[in-house]
Amino acid sequence: MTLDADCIFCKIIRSEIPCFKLHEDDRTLAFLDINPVHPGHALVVPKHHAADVFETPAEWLSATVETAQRVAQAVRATFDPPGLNLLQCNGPAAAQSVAHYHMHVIPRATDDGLTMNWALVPGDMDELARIAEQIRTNM
Ligand code: DGP
Repeated sequence: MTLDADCIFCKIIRSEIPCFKLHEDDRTLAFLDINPVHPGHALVVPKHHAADVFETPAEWLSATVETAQRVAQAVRATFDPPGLNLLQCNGPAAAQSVAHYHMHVIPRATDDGLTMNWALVPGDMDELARIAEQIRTNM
């Protein structure tokens, strides 16, 4: 486990600042987001300091997703929302504000106006094929 002295989530992991804890194991911590968009909005963090999906080792990513599934199941059992997003942001343009990899568990309400949803407009098949090929070359 590598933690950072100045990181707010590392301080929560070390219990230096409080949180509303939902779950803890040897690899992850889950707690309520302090700025919830809906009741039950939670965060899951690995007990390893790295900024984002690019810098976090795979074993910490998978531990985080496993815990996120467990938290999502508990949030669903608690609030029975009509939808739920797992959301993870990388970089300021993607609205990442805390530079410690984390997964949001966000219960949704119908027509709640959150803006990460988009209209289901079919893509151009040729363009999709071209884009898939471009990305595959970088996999
Ligand atoms: P993001 O924008 O994806 O980096 O989300 C960071 C989230 O972290 C944001 O929704 C607010 C939350 N947050 C920031 N500081 C604290 C804190 O001290 N405690 C808790 N519980 N949540 C925090």
